[in-house]
Amino acid sequence: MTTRQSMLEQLQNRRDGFSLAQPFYTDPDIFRIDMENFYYREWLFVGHDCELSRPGNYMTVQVGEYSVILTRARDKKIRALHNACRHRGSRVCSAEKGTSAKLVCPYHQWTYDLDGTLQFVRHMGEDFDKSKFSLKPIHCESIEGYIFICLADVAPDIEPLRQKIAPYLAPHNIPETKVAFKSSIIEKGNWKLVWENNRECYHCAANHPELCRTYPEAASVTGVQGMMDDPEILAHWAHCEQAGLEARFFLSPDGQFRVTRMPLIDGAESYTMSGKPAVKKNMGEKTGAGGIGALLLFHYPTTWNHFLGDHAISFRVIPRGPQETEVTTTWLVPKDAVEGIDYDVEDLTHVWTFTNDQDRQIVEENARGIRSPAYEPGPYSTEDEGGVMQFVEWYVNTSINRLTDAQKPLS
Ligand code: 3BY
Ligand code: FES
Ligand code: FE
Repeated sequence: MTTRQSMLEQLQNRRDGFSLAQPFYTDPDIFRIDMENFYYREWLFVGHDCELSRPGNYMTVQVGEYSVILTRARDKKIRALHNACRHRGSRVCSAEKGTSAKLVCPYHQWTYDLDGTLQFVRHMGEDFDKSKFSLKPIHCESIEGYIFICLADVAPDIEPLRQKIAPYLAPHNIPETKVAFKSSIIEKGNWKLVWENNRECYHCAANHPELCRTYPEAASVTGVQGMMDDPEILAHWAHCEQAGLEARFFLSPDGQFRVTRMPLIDGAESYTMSGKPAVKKNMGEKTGAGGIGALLLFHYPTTWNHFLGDHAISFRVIPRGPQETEVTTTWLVPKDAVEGIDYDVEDLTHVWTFTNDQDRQIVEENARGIRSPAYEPGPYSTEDEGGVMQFVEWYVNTSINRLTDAQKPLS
C-alpha cells in the first residue's frame, strides 16, 4: 500500500473527537503529503505590505522546497517570484530582506527587474530571447496589508476571504502601519500541533500567567462555538457595532477561516501587563473608541492574528520539517508612532514573547509524548477544545478530499 492509500484509510477510520494517530505528527511521508495538500495549494500569509513600503524593497520566504522572493517594483505593485534563476537555477536572492534597483543573480549575474523580467545577460548570443526567461511568477494578493501567495498553478478563489475580512480589518489601517518588532522561533513539533495548541485556551490558566491578565480563558472566545449564548460577547458586539466596527463571529463554510471581535478581561485595551494601551496612537479613528477588545482572525494553514485599538500582532506558521515549525510574530504599530516616545518595544512585546515561548514548550512536550510508542489518540474536551476539533476536522476533510481527488482517473 502506498503512503497515500494508508493515510486515506487512517483518516477515514479515525476516531471522531480524538487526536490524530502518531504518524500524522511524525512521519516524513505524511509530512510531504501535507505540504502538497496544504502549503503548496492554499493561499498562504507571508508578510505585510508595510514590510515592502518602498519600490526596490524585497524579502524572501522559504515554503517547503520553494524559495520565494516578494518585491515591490517601480509600479508600486507587490509581486511574488520564484527565487530560482532561469539560467542554471541558482537562488537569486539569499538575504532575508533588502533594497535593490535590480535582482542580480550572484552566480553569472543574470539581471532581473523587480517585476521578474530578465533585463541583462552576458555572452548568450545574438538570438537569445530574454523575454522567455523571466523569473516565474507566483499568485500574489494583498488584503488590507496582508500579503498572501499561492504556489499552486491554479489558485483557489481568494475573493470570499477578501470580501469577508476586509470590512473587519479596514478600521485598523494595516497598510498604514510599520513593524515595531518581529521574531521567529522554531517549535520542535509538527505544524498541526502548533495549530491544535493555538485553537484552545484549555491550557491557558496553567501556562500563560502574562496573557491571562488580559485574554479571557473562555472557550467561547478562542473556539468556534458558544459565543451566541455568552451575554458578555453579545454586549461586546453591540458596543463595537455602535463604534462602527464589524464585530460578529463568522466562520467560513469550509472552516478555513474565522473572524470575530472578542472582549478582553475587565475592559483591558491591549496585551500589556497592565492592560493599558502599549502605543499612544490609535490604529484608526474607530479603533480609538475604547473597550473594543481584540479582533481575532485565523486562516489555515498559515496565520492567526490579534488586532487591538493601538497595535496588531500577526502570527505566521510555516513547517520546517515533520517535527519542526517556524512561528513568526510581527507587532505592527501606526506608522507615525515613534519608538521611545509613543511606545516602548519591551512593553509592547512582553506578553506575547512570554506566551510564545510558553506555547513552544507546550508544543515540544506534546511532541515528545506523542513520539512514545505508548501514545494513542486521546479525547478532546467538547467543552474547551471545540476549536481544536474544528481544526482537526478541517485538516481531515481537506486531506480526504485531496487524496480521493488524486485517485480519480483524469477525465
Ligand atoms: O493566540 C491565540 O489566538 C490563542 C488563543 C488562546 C491562547 N492563544 C495562544
Ligand atoms: Fe543565475 Fe547563472 S544561475 S546567472
Ligand atoms: Fe497558548
